[in-house]
Amino acid sequence: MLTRIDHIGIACFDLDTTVAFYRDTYGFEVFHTEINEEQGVREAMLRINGTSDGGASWIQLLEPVREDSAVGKWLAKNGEGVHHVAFGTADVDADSEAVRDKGVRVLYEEPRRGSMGSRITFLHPKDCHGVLTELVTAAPAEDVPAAPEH
Ligand code: MC0
Repeated sequence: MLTRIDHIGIACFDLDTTVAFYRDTYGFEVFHTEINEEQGVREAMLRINGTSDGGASWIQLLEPVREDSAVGKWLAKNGEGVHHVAFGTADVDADSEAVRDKGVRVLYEEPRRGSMGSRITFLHPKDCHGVLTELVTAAPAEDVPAAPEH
């Protein structure tokens, strides 16, 4: 069952400049950064609410590390903006299958690795009224890095 917004993925040309905007304008701090080579992104996770129990909501800022990555192609075509919406679930395997059974294209046969050790899959935007949609099962709380001091 999809129970929450896990994150909003926002594509940007320059991660550091965009992180500074979110910090200076709204006071959101970076909780975690990583490079996901498979997805071709450098990313920053800004925690919006929740505790570090794996069930929080985030803004995910995404800078492409390759022009031919999904985010690189999308930025070249559309410029900066909302790239995808991610729904949280306790069981991404079961929910992917349930959605697939309804005729929506699930892009991965098996969920792959996402931010902070999560397991993720994507649904084709053309089957979701133009929204690239991600399903996420967060890593268990003990696998989530502690929040930075601030
Ligand atoms: C493409 N399209 C989108 C879109 N990306 N529509 C809405 N939102 C998006 N983000 C549309 C295009 O405008 C085009 O429509 C059609 O889909 C085909 O796009 P394309 O440019 O020809 O590109 P494809 O077909 O090669 O790839 C699109 C596809 C791909 C969605 C299959 O981007 C993909 O596999 N995405 C999933 C992986 C991903 O996005 N990774 C980055 C985030 P028209 O009408 O012009 O034909 S990684 C992430 O988020 C991880 C780290 C995490 O959360 O933990």
